[in-house]
Amino acid sequence: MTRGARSVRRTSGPRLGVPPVPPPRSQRGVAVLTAMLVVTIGTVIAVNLMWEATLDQRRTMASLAADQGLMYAQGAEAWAADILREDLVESPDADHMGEPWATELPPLPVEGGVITGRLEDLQGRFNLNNLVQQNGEADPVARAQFERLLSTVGLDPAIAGAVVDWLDPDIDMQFPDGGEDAAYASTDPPYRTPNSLITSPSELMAVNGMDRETYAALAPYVTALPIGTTLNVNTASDVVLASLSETLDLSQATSLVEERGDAGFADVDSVFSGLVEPDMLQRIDSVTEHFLLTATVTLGTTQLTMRSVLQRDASGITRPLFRSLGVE
Ligand SMILES: [Ca+2]
Ligand SMILES: [Ca+2]
Repeated sequence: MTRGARSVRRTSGPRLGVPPVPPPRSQRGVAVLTAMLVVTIGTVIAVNLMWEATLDQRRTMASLAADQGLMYAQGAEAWAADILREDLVESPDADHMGEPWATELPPLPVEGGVITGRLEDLQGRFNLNNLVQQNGEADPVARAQFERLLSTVGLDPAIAGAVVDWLDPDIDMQFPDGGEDAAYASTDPPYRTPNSLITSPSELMAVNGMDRETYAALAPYVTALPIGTTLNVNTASDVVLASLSETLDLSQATSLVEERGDAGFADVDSVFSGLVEPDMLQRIDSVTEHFLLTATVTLGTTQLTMRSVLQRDASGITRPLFRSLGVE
């Protein structure tokens, strides 16, 4: 090794005890900015990940609560079926507002929340599907009754003809106030008449002459049940009772409801035989087989309302005909 080579090592290598030469000021500024940028990007990514994780957690919780709520609501259906079976055993000849099924239960605590439920008699309302008979022909007695109901709530009785055309299987317009396909061809968007039974009374909003506002006036008094159901006068409102006859006005019907109270009429035939036509007398009754269950389940921040149309047969077995889910 030569002296020259040793001299090169001494001048180019690190020497102990001598501090490194600091980089120029501008380079230090770039390093600080880069470090800040890295920390900022890291923080943004971390916050984003936490946000996504929280959303996922909330979505999973809401989904689980919805599933659990549906099961509780179906449990409420089973509970309603028990009450209705007991009612048939206890009082098979009458269904009225003084019976246990008609009482709304106080909120029932369940794991993680609360459930409420109430039953209503759907046969206390006018059944829109009775506007046609089993053979598809329009039913004139039911139509006249519906026209009176429309007048009582302040709507145009001509709507009845449009509803008949909506339901009946043919495409011949009920002259002069009906409405088959041609009546809906100019709407935006255009649509056709279903020419079949209604599954939900809210379908009326699509019928010629009706809209959301007019439907709201009629909704408390109508229902959509299988053809041929009778009207339970023990639970019908005064507006519905007034539709039973041309000669029965709203004030008389209100008096009848007051006289009836919650206990129902002791003898329906003797009360109504002098008030309504024989044709109509055959269409009223003191019992019912169709009920509406409204069950609301609240689990944390999740709320679910299920409406079930329940049919109770002569043996006391109850089955759902139609269900809808939403919020109360
Ligand atoms: Ca009963
Ligand atoms: Ca039709």
